[in-house]
Amino acid sequence: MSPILTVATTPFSDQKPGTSGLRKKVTVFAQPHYAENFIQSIFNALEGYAGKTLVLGGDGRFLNREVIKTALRMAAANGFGRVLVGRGGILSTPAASHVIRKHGAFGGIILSASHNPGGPEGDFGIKYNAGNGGPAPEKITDRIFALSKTITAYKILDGAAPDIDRLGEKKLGGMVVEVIDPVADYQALMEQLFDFDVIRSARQRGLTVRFDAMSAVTGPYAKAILEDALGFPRGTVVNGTPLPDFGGHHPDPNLVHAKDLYELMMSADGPDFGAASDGDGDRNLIIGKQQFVTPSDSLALLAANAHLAPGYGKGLAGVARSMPTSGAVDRVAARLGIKCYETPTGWKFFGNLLDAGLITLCGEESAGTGSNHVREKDGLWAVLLWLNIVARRQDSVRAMVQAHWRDYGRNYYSRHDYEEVDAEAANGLMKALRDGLPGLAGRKAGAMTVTAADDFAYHDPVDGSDTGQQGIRLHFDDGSRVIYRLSGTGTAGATLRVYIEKFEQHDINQETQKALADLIRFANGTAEIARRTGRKTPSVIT
Ligand code: G16
Repeated sequence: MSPILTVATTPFSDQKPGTSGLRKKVTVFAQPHYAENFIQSIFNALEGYAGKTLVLGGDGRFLNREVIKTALRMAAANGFGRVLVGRGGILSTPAASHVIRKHGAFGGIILSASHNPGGPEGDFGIKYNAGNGGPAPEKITDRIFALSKTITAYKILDGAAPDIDRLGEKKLGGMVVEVIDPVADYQALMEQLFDFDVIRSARQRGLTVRFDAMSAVTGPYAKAILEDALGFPRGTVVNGTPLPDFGGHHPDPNLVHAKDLYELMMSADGPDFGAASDGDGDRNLIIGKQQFVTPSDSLALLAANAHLAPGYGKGLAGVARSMPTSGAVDRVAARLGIKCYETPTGWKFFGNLLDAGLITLCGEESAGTGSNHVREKDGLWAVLLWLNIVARRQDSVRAMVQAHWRDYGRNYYSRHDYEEVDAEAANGLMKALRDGLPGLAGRKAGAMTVTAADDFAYHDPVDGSDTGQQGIRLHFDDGSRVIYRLSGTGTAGATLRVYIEKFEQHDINQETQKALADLIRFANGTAEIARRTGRKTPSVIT
């Protein structure tokens, strides 16, 4: 049996997990011992895993295979009994969450930097998910960070990791490595939740779909489900082969990085339904023929219609949205007579609510939607729920969205990102806003007046934990909101996000940026964005 090596190391000071795990440039992760230190710090932060099962997979980006092999050798040396690893080291984030839950694993390690670019100059990431299948809560990520600052050694099995490209079981030291089909378990779950026959009938009636996998992890999942199982023609899934650098593109399904899809969907001869997912398969973009659906509206429409899919036929226990997500879903919840929870940004905050059965559906403005079927947001799941609803209603996405707005009113919504700005300038801007909070009430943006301004803090109703400083909120007298926060997923400088929202009951077909113009002007002026960051315009508007 191969000996266990104890390798002396010194700490890195920057291994603090962000919104979703540790994300850094590949060049940072490629430093000797960097990944090993973090993986050992994860293991050191956990208790009681000896002999238990770990799930391991990633989004296939540059470094994925090397770190999978390292993690296998380290899991064996640290005493795990079994590792379930996706073939080729591949598992989408939602599929990994499902595999953890289905197999009763102790937890899982997911290698991904999600929507961030890949390749040698791109980003890499590692995150730990707990036995419920969800991202580790802050008390674990805080412990991982604390341990990473004092680590002196890591354990690794001497010798090569086994072949991860062939299905089946192999031995590594005293541990079993089981290479699993990354798609099978996930596809079976989707077949339970959705009415595939109804979707097939809609296809036979002429429903056309385009799914852009952005050369990232969802390609094999989407081909197996949309083309092979549901029978949509070959070519329905585009950019369906996962590439280590995502073909040089930014695998973020938004109007900037999925521009080709957007333009096709806006054209007269585009398909009926368009969608895209991100690097690790947890985000989704939904665009109907000549109708973009904001993630916030998508959450609201899914909540209003989920009962049309068999997995949600009994209705919803409750819903949740991250604080910056628009309030569109709140009105659906009120009509359904269920509770709507407001959490900080980060999927990990939904975990307790889902585990406690308080919510069935949740979502975020950052193109994430999910349900209690796993403990991650799930891109392809959202696409299938939409298709199931479209097929049952026999309606176009545009007709559904317009009817929803006529019925509930419309939350005009936009997010302005200022990426890679100087970190000091961004922190200064946030501090100035925070310091100025007491003076903001009463100020005017066009006809709207600020009624309250605060820094969002969350009290978790399940475990009683408190999380502060989650975004500066300005509330206006007509229900409009402006929110400022710094992203927790970037890897260079700081990214300032400004979220702007305005509710209109009747005037529902204005151009978004025009409808929000007074608020945008006010938001830019109040935070002195141009003066403090040197940026006159956002780098991304979604
Ligand atoms: C992650 C988190 C999401 C969060 C998003 C944006 O998504 O899982 O919950 O909304 O980042 O976070 P931030 O605004 O801090 O950049 P993903 O898809 O990158 O894992």
